[in-house]
Amino acid sequence: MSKRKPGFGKQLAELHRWNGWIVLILAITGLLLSWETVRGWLSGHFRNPVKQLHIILGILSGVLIFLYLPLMKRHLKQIRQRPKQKGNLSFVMVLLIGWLLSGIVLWQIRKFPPEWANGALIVHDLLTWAGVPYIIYHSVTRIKWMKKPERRAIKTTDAIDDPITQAPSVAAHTKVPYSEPTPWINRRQFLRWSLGAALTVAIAPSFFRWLTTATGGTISTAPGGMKDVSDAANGMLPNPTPLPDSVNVVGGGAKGYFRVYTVTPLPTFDSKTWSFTINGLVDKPATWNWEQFLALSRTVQVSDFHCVTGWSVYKNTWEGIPLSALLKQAGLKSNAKFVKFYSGDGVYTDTLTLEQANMDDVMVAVLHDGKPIHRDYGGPVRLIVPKMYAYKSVKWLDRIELIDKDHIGYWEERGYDTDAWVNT
Ligand SMILES: Nc1nc2c(c(=O)[nH]1)N[C@H]1C(S)=C(S)[C@@H](COP(=O)(O)O)O[C@H]1N2
Ligand SMILES: [Mo]
Repeated sequence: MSKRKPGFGKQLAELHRWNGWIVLILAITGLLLSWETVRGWLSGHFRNPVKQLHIILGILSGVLIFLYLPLMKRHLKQIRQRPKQKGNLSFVMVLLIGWLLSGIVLWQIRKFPPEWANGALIVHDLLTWAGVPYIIYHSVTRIKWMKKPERRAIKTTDAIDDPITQAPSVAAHTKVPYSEPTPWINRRQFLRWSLGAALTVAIAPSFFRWLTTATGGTISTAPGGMKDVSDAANGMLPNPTPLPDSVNVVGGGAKGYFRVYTVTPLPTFDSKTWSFTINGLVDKPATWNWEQFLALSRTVQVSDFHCVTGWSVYKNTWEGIPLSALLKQAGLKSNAKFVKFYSGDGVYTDTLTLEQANMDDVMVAVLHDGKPIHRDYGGPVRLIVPKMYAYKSVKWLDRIELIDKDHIGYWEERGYDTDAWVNT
């Protein structure tokens, strides 16, 4: 203690305080971005600012780690006889550094292959599942009335050995004569245990659901694809008859799970009123009803699906109409330069250049792994652009328009890159 430079304890305490606030806001913004039920409340205009804030705070948290590293050796020496604090410190460091590294991959997602992003997202999520409850526990149990009475009693900084936890030094401890009344121990321990149990009970079910879905692509090899496609898939009748290639799904079906994204309440469709239109700068504009649409000839492809937020679904067997065939059938006017896609949700749109639209794996899809596409995942008809991030893959597609000037899509308008190519 005598060797301590003045200010060391204060420095640590300051770092701890800043770190606490930054991690708190990171947790809140992170949950806003990823939690399905909450994500819906964030309208499109908020998503990107929240994401930017999350990224900036993540970088700041990296700076704090950087500032802490030179102090770490001395801090470790100080707490060498406090296994609980050492445990806490190592766990928090694993959390922070893990979040930081996986966060960098997710932030710079386009610089990495999609497998990296998928791994980084799983790490980021897993650390959140473990870290957020731990941090809640850690924060609450350090509120004064949850501490041992003799720790609460220490006021003078001289007697404090660890400036972060305010724990007294061993020497100081022995100087404070205190006999703890037994009932209080029980009560304090009871509170801690209840808190721990409550957190576990609150989180376990969602955690296990996450384990079986989000990690479906890598940890488990079970076919995943879409949850529950068997029920009333999308309200359309008759069901499309799948081609043989589509039924014999390659490799046993998709690997990984789709997260359901929508920027509106889920739209509902009915085969009696649904229609699909191609118009704009074409020679033969057309509108099909469901039965007519099902009569268009389809092909089958197997492709990967990558969301720009990190998750992927591999080996999807899609059956549908190649976009190039639809364009050819419509006959393009010479001034047609871009293809604009409209979602039946009335809000979401996106565009491709003619050249992109004519890539042979761009598909107006009707079946996934041999089954009708569930409405949650864009059924009855969705666009698939495997070589680009999935914000190009417009769900509930019901209109294609040929235009002469570029159109900025829904997410591109809100900060996503207009260059959506996946770096494979
Ligand atoms: N109409 C519509 N299409 C959409 C979206 C959307 O919110 N609305 N989200 C896009 C994004 S960002 C992704 S990753 C995929 C998600 O598809 P899924 O919800 O079937 O998993 O759909 C894309 N197409
Ligand atoms: Mo996405």
